[in-house]
Order: sequence, then structure tokens, then C-alpha cells
Amino acid sequence: MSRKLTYFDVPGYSEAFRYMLHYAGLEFEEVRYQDKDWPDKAVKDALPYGQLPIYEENGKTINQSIAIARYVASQTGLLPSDPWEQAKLDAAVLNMYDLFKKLFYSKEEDEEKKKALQAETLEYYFSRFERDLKAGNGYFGGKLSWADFVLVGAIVGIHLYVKVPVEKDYPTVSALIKEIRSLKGVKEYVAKHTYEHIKE
Ligand SMILES: N[C@@H](CCC(=O)N[C@@H](CS)C(=O)NCC(=O)O)C(=O)O
Repeated sequence: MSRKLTYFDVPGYSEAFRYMLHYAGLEFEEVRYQDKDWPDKAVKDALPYGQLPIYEENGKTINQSIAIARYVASQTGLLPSDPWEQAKLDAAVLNMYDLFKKLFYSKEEDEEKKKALQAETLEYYFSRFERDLKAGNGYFGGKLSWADFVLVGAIVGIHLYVKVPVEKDYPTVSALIKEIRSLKGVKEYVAKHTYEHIKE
């Protein structure tokens, strides 16, 4: 089985499935573009929707990070079989993506106002992540699922841009970050691949 992930050299929309693949011990090839080398017109033009990440398996390609994460989860024991449980986890992941969009695609240009808005958005979402994790003993009743990996991957990305330990007031979220990043496979990857500005 050949697997290949193409993205940028940032956590962004890919860290969750990098973690999942490392956790499951599945080998994959990685291509990481540096900002200075993008756009590579030939590569961009050949992408299904002009953007990364893309994931390839045995010559087949999919784009859209949520679809990739969900598929990788299905291959790594991180997607339950019950449709209701699946839907709950889909909703959890989509809530995290909503935060991403609000945080990074705000149209506010005034730096002070932008910062205040970011703080408000983070508080809104993280208090709910904390509430949900606490109430359900995790996103999937004490068992790991892809939602855990997406949340931790998102937080690693947020650290890179917001440069504050956003999870510090949320003990259950903080514990989950520690748990995921200490998993066999993930731990070794995290130690090897550090990102500038991220508090390890
Ligand atoms: N909805 C897509 C969004 C992908 C996306 O926005 N990719 C950005 C990087 S995070 C990109 O490829 N930017 C470079 C470009 O558009 O040329 C996903 O979740 O995969």
C-alpha cells in the first residue's frame, strides 16, 4: 500500500492525520512545501481544486482535509462504526473547523480589535470544547477517536499563529493535548518535527 501526503510545512489542516498515521504506525511519504516555493504553478494547476492538502493512496487522490482525516481515521481504528456516534464526531470536528475559519479568516483589519475578537472567539469555543470533553469523558466515551486528533492538531496550528497557550484555562483540553502527543508514534514524530514558535 502506498500513501502520500502533500501539504505545507505547517500543522494547519494536516497535523491531525500526520498524528493518526504515526499513531497507527502506517508508513507514508510526505511532501511539505515551503511558503517561498508556493505557488508552484504546475503543481497547483494539477491539483483537483488548486489547494493542499491532498492525500494519495495507491495512485488515487482525495482533497479536503476533513475527508482525508475521516478516511485516515477509518483506516486507523479512530472512526466508530455506529452512524450516530459517527455523526456526533463529525459535528465535533466541524465545530473545530468553524473556530479555525473564524480565527483565521476574519475581515477585521484593526490589530487591536482583531486581537480582542480572537480572544473572544477562542474563549467561546474552548469553553465549549472543555464542557463537551468533560461531559462525555472525551469525544467518544473514554476511547480515542479522530475528533481528539483534529482538536489537538488544530491547537498546534493555533499556537503557531496566535502564539499563546490558548488551552491554559481548560484542564480537560490540556490533558487531551498531553495524552495525544504522548502516544506511541506521535511522541516520536513530535520530538522530531518541531515548528518554530510552538510551545512544546
Ligand atoms: N477546505 C480545504 C481548504 C484547503 C486550503 O485552504 N488550503 C490552503 C492551505 S491551508 C492552500 O492550499 N493555500 C494555498 C493556495 O490556495 O494556493 C481543506 O480543508 O482541505
